[in-house]
Amino acid sequence: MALKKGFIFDLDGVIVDTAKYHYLAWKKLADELGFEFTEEQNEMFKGVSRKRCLEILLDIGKVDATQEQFEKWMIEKNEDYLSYIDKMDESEILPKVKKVLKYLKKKDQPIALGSASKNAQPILEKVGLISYFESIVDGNSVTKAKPDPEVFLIAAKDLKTKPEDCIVFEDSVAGIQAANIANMISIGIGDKNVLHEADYIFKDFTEMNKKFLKKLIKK
Ligand code: B16
Ligand code: MG
Repeated sequence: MALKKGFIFDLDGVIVDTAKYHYLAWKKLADELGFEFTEEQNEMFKGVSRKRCLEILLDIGKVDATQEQFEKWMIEKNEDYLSYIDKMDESEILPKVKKVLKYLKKKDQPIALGSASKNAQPILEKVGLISYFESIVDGNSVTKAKPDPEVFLIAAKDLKTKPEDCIVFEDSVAGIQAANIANMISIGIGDKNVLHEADYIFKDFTEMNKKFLKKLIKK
């Protein structure tokens, strides 16, 4: 029998690849401050809050900042990042994501977003997916970052679903850990060597078939 589960999606790395825009904006700041910031180093920033990213960036560049400078650079980075977001459209949705969202909606399954980003709402609007989400839990709604399960527990509450009936799609290790701590089913999207703590791992949504989704709903 089909049951009502709670499907929770991370944003960056699951629905869209905004990591490339985060990278360009952090790199611009690093350039201005006079040090190199590589794409490999940007990997550490995935799923991490904006504030923590800046702390790590300044550590990399061995730059000391006053509180005032720190706040200014946070704003500067975000303004630059938003200039990329402004140009986003439907074509930036990662392969087969919309198909999965459509299928879950057709099956009457509640869907939420669980992201660290404070820009989640405008991004979902830009790519035209906002109407699929009953709840958007993002960087504005939480006090504790992943791997703390707060973001997913709020989403479960919003969807009126017990944590053990929730399924989380995540691309970051911290996000998988957060889902596991919350006692939810964790589905890693990305590299199986990196996301090995997940209950299931797929390279991307093109690898996930209807049979698997059906199984999740019936479980
Ligand atoms: P913002 P996710 C995360 O998104 C990004 O992966 C991470 O790189 C970023 O620093 C964080 O959002 C905060 O983003 O500056 O827009 O508030 O993967 O949690 O959807
Ligand atoms: Mg992510």
